[in-house]
Amino acid sequence: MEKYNHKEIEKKWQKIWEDTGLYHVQETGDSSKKYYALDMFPYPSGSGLHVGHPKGYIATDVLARYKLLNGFSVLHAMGWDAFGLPAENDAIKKKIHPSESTAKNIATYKKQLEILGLSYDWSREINTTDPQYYKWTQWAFLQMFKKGLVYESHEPINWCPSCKTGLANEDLEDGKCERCGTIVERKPLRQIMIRITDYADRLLDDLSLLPEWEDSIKEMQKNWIGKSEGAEVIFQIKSDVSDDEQIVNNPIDSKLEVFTTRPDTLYGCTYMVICPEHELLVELKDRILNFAEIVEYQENSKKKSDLERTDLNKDKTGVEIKGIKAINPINQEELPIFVADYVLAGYGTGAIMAVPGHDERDQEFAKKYELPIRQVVVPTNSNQLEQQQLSQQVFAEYGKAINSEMINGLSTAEAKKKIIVWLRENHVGESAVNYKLRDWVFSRQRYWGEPIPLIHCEKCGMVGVKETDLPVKLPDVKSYEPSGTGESPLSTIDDWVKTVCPQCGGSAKRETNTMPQWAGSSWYYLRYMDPHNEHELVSKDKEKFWAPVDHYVGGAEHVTRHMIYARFWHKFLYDLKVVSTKEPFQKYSKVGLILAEDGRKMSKRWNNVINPDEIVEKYGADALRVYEMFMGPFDQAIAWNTNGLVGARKFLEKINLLSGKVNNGDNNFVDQKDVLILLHKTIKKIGEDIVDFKFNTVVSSLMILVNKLSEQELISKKTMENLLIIASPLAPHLAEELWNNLGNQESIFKASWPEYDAKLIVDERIKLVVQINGKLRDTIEVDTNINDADAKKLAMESDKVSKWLEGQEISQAVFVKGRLINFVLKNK
Ligand code: ANZ
Ligand code: ZN
Repeated sequence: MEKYNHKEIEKKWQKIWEDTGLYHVQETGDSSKKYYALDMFPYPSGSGLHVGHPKGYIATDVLARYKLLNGFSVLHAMGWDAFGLPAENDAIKKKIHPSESTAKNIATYKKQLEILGLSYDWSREINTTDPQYYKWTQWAFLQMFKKGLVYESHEPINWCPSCKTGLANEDLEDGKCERCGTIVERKPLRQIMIRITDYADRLLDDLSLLPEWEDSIKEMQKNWIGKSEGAEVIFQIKSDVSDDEQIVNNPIDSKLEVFTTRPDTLYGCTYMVICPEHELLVELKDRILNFAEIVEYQENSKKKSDLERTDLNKDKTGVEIKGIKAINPINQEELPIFVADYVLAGYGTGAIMAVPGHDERDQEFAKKYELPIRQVVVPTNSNQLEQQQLSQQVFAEYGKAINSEMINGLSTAEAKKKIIVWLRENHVGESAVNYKLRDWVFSRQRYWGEPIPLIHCEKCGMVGVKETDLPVKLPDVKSYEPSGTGESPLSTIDDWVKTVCPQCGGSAKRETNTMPQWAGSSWYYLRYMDPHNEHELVSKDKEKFWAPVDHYVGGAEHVTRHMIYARFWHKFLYDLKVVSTKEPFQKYSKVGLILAEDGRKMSKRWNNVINPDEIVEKYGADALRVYEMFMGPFDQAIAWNTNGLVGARKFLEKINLLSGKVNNGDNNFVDQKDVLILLHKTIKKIGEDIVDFKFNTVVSSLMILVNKLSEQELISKKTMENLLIIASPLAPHLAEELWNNLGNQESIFKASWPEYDAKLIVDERIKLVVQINGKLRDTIEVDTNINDADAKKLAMESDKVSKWLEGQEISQAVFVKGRLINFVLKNK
């Protein structure tokens, strides 16, 4: 029996697997026996992988290998999300072309992944910066353009002053640029937008097609889309200038439109608020008596992010607009109008009807500025009413209307309906729906991204590039420096910018902005299905065979970014009949972080990064794999611990030693019954736990089995083989080596997952008698092998037993394995 030499074994099998094309998969056979396991593909940064990155990759690899052993055609591939800022910043700093640094980083990543023994079909490798790939990113965009989903806008958007580019809401984290942490500004900028909001309802409704997604993840998507139903109400503006003022009091025909989720509280509106950016301020500039004061307020709030503006803990500020008033359409009441930045420009109409009786923010503001507060809704049931009066909290829930002439006594739901009908009939409002989701700001004023395939022609306007002219290749530039003015570096390349209008043949200019990094990652999982297709994004046959992704694994931070975009892009392709499923990802699991040994995030900054290459060199890839799966529940953040890694290594050494116990000579040798029972239980449990992503219990069950086998003098070859097969997804190299040593010619991954013998694992529950002071009080059903502590705990949980134990002290608990437990009580 040989010493466990991981270096030799791992290198050897990785080469054989690659040479024999073990993981190359074809779209042949029964498509009901296909499995598509997908990792979120990485952005290959200059610093390479740390041990946290492969956790998800190892998990999908265990799953992929398990499915392979169960006779599935498994699609498991890897690629590179390689456009993006860091490569471009390198180019600026070190004068290295982004394509060069990207290629170098990819090579490093690939090597780092290869030594982990991941079962990728590398013939399907993709790279978002490859023109043969981004041709199809551009193609899909062009189809969106043709369908009217693309438009140009000059609205203010998020602008990162440090990255010098416009950003979508999805690029922000707490109001800061997700890339560099700078607080974003609002800046009016010409930009290309995609009408993702046209798909908002489907993105929401189709979550119901995803029973295998965790509820919490679906909830996050729901909140991000943020659908609110209510009404738009139109308030007439009137001049409010007394006669002695020098201004002519001619009538104003301006209107103020608000969005409210509670039209039933219209009678409770005591003032109005508009956001500092509201156009009414421009429109009525000459009517406003304190315009200078308002300009000053505008300047101050410009410096605040949306987050600061809406922070509930911060004091609300505002300025009353002098010289105009609003008229409540329902009762003609004249209301003061404030400019206040707790009302946001980017939501609804940027204006509200304030109802301080029932909205907390409004109440806080009303108290500060001594505005009337009027209660127009009360709780329906008297209990709730009492409680509410006691707590003195703002009643923001549904109840019934009071102090509201037209709707008094009606429930909130009925009152809403009635008010909306009234608004409609009187042409002062209409039911309305709002989403938090905004249209997708799709242009970046940067170099290293896909060129947007649009052409601007003075005569024809914005025109799509001809499909036959795709890909529009990214040209070389001399300077990558973003201008900062909102023009991309591409705009300096005259002979690239100048082109011919595909429509009229006249001279025209190319769009010089590039796509966001999210573009290429929105559909890459489709390209793995058919990576070399020159004629289609993906062929219908191949898509039919592989779709959908059966299990997608990746970081939780992408749930409201990449996963929103990818679902949108997919639905668009579904409408084009390019894909056959409504949803791309059947199941999704989030990976918990691996923290550094000091409990912090691994980061160069804190010098606490652990490099997987060194771990693999010293302990082996199999040990790293086993350890990362054993650390704890898959979706939780857990700190790295080298002792744990040593434990994983020792466990593998034990398996290696077991091969010395295999009885080869005597074919009549049979394992003891308890060994077989444990083996079959473990086969069953591991199969179930892998699919459920309970990898820590996969490892612990294997450990129990290996300990049991180590106690035996001899074990049968069959049992050893079964052990190796069920351990092979976790420790593929060692399993393959020992399998081969047993005389098997073919790879272990061509073997079949063993079927457990159901007969062997029944009857493992027994009845346990529970006594108190020797008297029978209950019998409970437990596992045959239950231990002392568990038996005691279960017995005490029984109702029949616990009532006897109440108020008593147990002096002793006697446990007779397989038969009874007796609690002896202290005499009182
Ligand atoms: C009157 C009212 C009465 C409101 C009441 C609420 C409760 P969601 O659910 O997030 O859609 N609102 C509308 N536009 C806003 C903006 N641009 N900035 C800040 N707040 C805005 O919230 C919709 C509610 O938030 C709207 O309904 C409006 O206040 C406020 F008892 O109108 B409500
Ligand atoms: Zn930035």
